[in-house]
Amino acid sequence: MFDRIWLHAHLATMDGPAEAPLGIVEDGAIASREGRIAWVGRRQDLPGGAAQVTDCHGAWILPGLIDCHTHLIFGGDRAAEFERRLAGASYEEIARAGGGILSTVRATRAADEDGLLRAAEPRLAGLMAEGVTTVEIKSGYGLDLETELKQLRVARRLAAEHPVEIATTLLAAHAVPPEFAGRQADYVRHVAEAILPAAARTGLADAVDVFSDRIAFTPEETARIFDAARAAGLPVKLHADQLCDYGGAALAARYGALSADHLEHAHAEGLAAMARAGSVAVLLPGAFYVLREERRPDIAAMRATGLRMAVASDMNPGSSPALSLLLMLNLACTLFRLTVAEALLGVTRHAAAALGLSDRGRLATGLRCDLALYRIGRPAELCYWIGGDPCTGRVVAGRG
Ligand code: DI6
Ligand code: FE
Repeated sequence: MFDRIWLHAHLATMDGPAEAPLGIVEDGAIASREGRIAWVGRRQDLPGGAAQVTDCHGAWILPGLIDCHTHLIFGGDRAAEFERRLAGASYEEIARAGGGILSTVRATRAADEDGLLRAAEPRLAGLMAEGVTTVEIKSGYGLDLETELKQLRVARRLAAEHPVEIATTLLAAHAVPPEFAGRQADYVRHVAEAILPAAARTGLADAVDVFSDRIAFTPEETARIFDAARAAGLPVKLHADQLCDYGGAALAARYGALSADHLEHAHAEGLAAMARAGSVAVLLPGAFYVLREERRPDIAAMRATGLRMAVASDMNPGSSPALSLLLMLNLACTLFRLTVAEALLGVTRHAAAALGLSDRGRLATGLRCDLALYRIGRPAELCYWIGGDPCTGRVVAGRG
């Protein structure tokens, strides 16, 4: 006997073999017990009943979507900066002049915890309404211990107050705060020796990330922070090779990073090293689009080496004010030429891997019963439509 059963649905289990990875089951059924998937397969083979049976009326069910790279919690917005960029200023010019990330740092420091929570809730609600059940959220708009922890606490509160799972990432190495202006090396030491160990002790951070780029932190500085993460027992991720080839992919591989993200300028050897290390390449087409970047990530090299690709929103107020993960699927296909299967794996199975979460991202017995239901005729429609509202249901740990 099961707790719940979902019937009259088509399934994309995202658990198929390499040649058919969507794992399609037409006229399928899913059963849950104690928040986990207890059975999945063809309806005619379903072995038992349940107290609660849901008729899905021909909907498609996928594993609940996972947005594995966001900066969802911040004060203020950067719409005025958007207008300046439309008038000709570049993202880098604005950042170097103390705008950009630092303007969001000022607003985030000034906000209290409740204010940050209330500002983040509608953004999170937009993702949830599309069928997202797990969201990664980074700090990085505090750049001091108190505000970094404030952001991470808000992330934990979002998870406690809403039916969604949140994975948190400490991104104290996002920019150099004003009180360390001209003393970048001192700030790196402060992150490695004070902020990171303190955040690790609180248990508020599930992972550590660094923004490594010519407008942010060097490979040597990144390695220093990764060493501190390793000492604190936290896995690492990296904003890598977005604006220039900084060797970020290879560096991430050397540290066994869960993922390296962006990768527009990463070279093929670095990508091959990531594949060997089991790191995931997180593609962020929203930032590519907003910044009107010209160089695409080397998808062919990723495919050739078997590097797993994820797709995420990079939701942030500067380079990717993207409140829709479904739109990112379309951008990943249209701008980066991902196949539908690659894009959908990128927000399910491979996004779970990018977070080090082996208990989700597929419809398979024993995994969390996190489901997204869609009113579509075939899975490709999730990548095809621009806008629209296809999600008709959402289940988190068997509830919903
Ligand atoms: N992620 C980031 O952290 C930066 N770019 C990116 O893709 C920028 C964030 C910001 O401008 O606020
Ligand atoms: Fe980012």
